[in-house]
Amino acid sequence: FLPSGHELGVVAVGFSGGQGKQGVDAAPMALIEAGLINQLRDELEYNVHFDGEVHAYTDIMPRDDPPYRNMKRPLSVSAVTKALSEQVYEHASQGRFVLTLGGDHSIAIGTVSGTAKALRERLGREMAVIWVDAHADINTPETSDSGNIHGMPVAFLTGLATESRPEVFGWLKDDQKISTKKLVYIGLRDIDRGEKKILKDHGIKAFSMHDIDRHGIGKVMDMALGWIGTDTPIHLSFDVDGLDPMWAPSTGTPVRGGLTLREGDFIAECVHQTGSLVALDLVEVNPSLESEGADQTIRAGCSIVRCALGDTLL
Ligand code: 6HN
Ligand code: MN
Ligand code: MN
Ligand code: MN
Repeated sequence: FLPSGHELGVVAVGFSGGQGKQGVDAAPMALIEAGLINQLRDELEYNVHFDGEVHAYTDIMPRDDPPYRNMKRPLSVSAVTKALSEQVYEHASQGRFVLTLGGDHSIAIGTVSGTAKALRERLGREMAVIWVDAHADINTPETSDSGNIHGMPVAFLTGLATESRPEVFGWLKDDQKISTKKLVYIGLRDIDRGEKKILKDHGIKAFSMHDIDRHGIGKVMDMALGWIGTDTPIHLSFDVDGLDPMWAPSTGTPVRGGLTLREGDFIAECVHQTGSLVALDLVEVNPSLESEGADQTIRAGCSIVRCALGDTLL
């Protein structure tokens, strides 16, 4: 059921409205200027389908976008993720691997919904999601302290948060959602109180930094992939803040005590080796923060993407 023939769809999303800091919208251009897409084409020999644009979706963003149910900029995030969902769906339904360069993590509402629907239609299968992050991003609008939607995408994607108004994520239908049983976290170390309860109540599989310290990343990947099982398409959503700020300082919500760059690359390599990876998001690179570390963070992001797409050490 693999995306065959090394066909790669790329979507560049210059969006920052899921949180409060400017600059994360500049990440796709920074990653592309660092040579990422050329490397995928020339070195990893992908046939790249990319419209050459960093989408800012300004034409569909309302000027007036007051908080609603504690969510900040709900209409903008909903409109952008809906448009993105259709772009991702289009690539995935043509059998392409889909790489999305963010943007803040709210954009995963668009990416995961797009691939989940396409894979259901093409293969009749439910997709799994591996979420690499310092955070669980599973707040509902009601449990969130910040009101930032980049802390809520998993709640909307699993149906734990719902909303009937179509202009506020009501467009998300069941065939675009994923099961909490097919969700696996790696790298967690900063979970809000309400999120802890959600993870527990729903028996969601999560490997925290504690688990990685205890078992090592090799064993953790065996367990994570074992939980998902074979013949299940996998969407990898990689928040660069999963890495320790030593390797990826330029990100909006850094948390110390994270993954090393090699552990991040290893996760991506293992998921590639399953042969079941259908999509990758790389999010939360913010080149304008900790500007001395921006190059490092961009290089770390490029490295994760290359590993997930099959770059090998030997
Ligand atoms: N991210 N749990 C915090 C919140 O605001 O809900 C942080 C979320 C961070 C989100 O890094 O993608
Ligand atoms: Mn995060
Ligand atoms: Mn995140
Ligand atoms: Mn390969």
